[in-house]
Amino acid sequence: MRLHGYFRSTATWRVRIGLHLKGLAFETAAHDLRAGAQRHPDYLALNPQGLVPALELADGTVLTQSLAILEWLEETHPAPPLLPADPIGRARARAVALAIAADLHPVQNLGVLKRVEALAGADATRQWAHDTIRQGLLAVEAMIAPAPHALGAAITLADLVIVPQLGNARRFGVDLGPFPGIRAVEAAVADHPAFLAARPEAQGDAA
Ligand SMILES: N[C@@H](CCC(=O)N[C@@H](CS)C(=O)NCC(=O)O)C(=O)O
Repeated sequence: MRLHGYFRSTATWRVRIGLHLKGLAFETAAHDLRAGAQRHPDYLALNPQGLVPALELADGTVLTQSLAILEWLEETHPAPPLLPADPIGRARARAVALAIAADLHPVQNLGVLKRVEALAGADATRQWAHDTIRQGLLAVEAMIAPAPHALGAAITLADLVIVPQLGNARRFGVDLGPFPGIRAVEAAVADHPAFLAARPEAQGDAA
């Protein structure tokens, strides 16, 4: 398996955690998003959206969208599970993951920030990223019940999405004071080998 991504990409980071949690070996192919590598024709042939991650399987199949990749992982490698056994628990884990992956992250990803910068300048862009992350995380803070993981005793999809987004919150100088629950979720996996291996600074393309 080859994971196409970028060290700082939070969407790629989610998938790295999932692959490490499931104990799966994978290669990485780094695409420098700052240099626009995601729009190279060779990459667009893999993912027409021009976004990372993309997971290339041994038979050449390419999967895109981090949550779809994680759901595929869960279905093909069920242990350890990323979703609770009960339907309500599964819906809650997916809701937290989607609150970030579908609602928060898309309005602060690189393409959007570049567009905001072109329209309104660098200061407005920083403010935009800061405010959208803060607002999104305030909702997530209210959705979780750390014990010690986001939704209880087991790591779920929610933890895989929260930890990278907290990294982004730091990058944009968001005050983490209002997020004690989210910080507790991060602290609960601080020494976990899968989460350690997936950190941006542990990647070969880390700048
Ligand atoms: N919903 C997608 C989002 C992917 C995404 O936005 N990736 C960002 C990096 S975290 C990206 O490739 N940005 C490049 C760009 O915006 O040009 C997923 O979860 O995989």
